[in-house]
Amino acid sequence: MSDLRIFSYLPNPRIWKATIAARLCSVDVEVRGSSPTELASWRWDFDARPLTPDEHAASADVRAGTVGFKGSSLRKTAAFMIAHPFGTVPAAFSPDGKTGIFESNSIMRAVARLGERTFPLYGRDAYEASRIDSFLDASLVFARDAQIYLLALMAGTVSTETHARARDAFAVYAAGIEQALSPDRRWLVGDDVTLADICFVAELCLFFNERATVAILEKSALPPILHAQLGGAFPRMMGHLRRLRAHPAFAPDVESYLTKLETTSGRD
Ligand SMILES: N[C@@H](CCC(=O)N[C@@H](CS)C(=O)NCC(=O)O)C(=O)O
Repeated sequence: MSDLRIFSYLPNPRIWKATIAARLCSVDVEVRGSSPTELASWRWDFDARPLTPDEHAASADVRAGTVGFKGSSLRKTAAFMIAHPFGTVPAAFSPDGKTGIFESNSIMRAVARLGERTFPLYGRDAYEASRIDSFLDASLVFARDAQIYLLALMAGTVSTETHARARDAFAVYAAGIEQALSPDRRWLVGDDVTLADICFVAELCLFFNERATVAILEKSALPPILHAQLGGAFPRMMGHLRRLRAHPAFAPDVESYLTKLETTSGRD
């Protein structure tokens, strides 16, 4: 039996927060899921799995998707909704299925707590842990505007206002990360990798999906937020991403995902 089970659409950079942390502190995480399209024919539950044809035909537990699944009829069980009151994925569960943990940052914290004796990913004392929380909170503020923007792009249309909010959110987040790594810090908090670095990589990689939607931006006459001069504007932040994507705990999730997006856009 694993230490933590996570159900999600795949691939999803938000679950990397947990899988990268798990590699670093030797926690056994089980991931269940499938492509976003296929998840509409899955049973959303601790025992998540593809629905049988009979279950699919039955109408119990049908709920309309709201974020990222708009227009889909999802099969979230009553038990799933008790464990996950916001009804979102990634959705983590304790091994007995009784405790639901939602929000990818909190799922990552669960892994760090489970593995704290192996590696102090959540800081070495109350001050470091709280500074890590500061980065996770700042990341979530950025992630909110980023999510609205990316979902709009994937739906094929983005307003000037949504683009402007994401551009400003990115600028604030990137400036903070750049400052935190100045003048030549290797990690965001303390002297080693922490949840702050993991969360940073996952959220930035998620934002790289903008590169797969260049045609939609062009159609909307809007410039990409991840512009070609990013390395010049935020050298420490981009250097941090470059180093971490090659790190043995990060590379299995990050490397091929980013390479694919970079190839799609035809630039790096
Ligand atoms: N901030 C959350 C975001 C989770 C989220 O918004 N998930 C969406 C998919 S992108 C979802 O599960 N939607 C379910 C629905 O539409 O019913 C996290 O980091 O875990």
